[in-house]
Amino acid sequence: MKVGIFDSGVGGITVLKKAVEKLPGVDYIYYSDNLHVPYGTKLKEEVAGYVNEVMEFLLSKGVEVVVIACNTATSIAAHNLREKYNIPIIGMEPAVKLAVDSLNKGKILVTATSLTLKEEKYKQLISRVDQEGRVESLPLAHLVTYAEQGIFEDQIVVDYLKEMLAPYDWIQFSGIVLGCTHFVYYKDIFKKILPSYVKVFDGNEGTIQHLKEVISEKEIIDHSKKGQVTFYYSGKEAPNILESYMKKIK
Ligand code: DGN
Repeated sequence: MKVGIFDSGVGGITVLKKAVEKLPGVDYIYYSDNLHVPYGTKLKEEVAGYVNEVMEFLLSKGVEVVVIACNTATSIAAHNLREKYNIPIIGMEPAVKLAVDSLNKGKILVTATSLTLKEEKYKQLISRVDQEGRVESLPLAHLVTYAEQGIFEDQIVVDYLKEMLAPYDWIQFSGIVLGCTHFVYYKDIFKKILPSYVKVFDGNEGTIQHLKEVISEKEIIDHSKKGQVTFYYSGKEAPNILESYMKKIK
């Protein structure tokens, strides 16, 4: 079984890591669309075009399932891709439902790219799962840039997050959702900055659970086998850098 996973850059590697952990017997192809990173600040039409090119590439490599490891690309393109291609296409969704269901009181702050938060798909998600109006949203575009530049633990990230999170009265909040795969690299920094009672959620586990179900419908997974991970990318970045990102995820 060969699974394609892609993002506009290195964010989807946080999803790949979870996939390798939970489904080690699968062969993965990770595609980083470095040339077009970040998707989150581009026009919808542009992103839809990039994503089509990535799909064609992954299919040429023989993948049987694709994971769009990017909330932004999922919001914009998943629907059309599913109509166009005859293989299972799994997307990301900010883990708002998980947060709302797990925490029975308090507000929840959803962080993502501004494109994800502006999209109709997000608005529909909120109206479906947040009847009590507990959710607030915050775009955090700089985190994508930091991750792409390989900046992980530096003070600059801590200062940026402290500044962005400072306007909220955290006594009222019980959870925060990391609705962008790039943000998952910073989970520990969020935990350090926020009060300990604020729970941090991301959608990676849910997506990989979905992948597991899809694969199980197609074949029996051999958990004793160790699959291969192969990295591809657009643009000029050296591919060996991509592999090293796997180690940055806690
Ligand atoms: N990792 C992408 C996401 O989950 O939305 C964002 C990357 C980007 O292009 N901004």
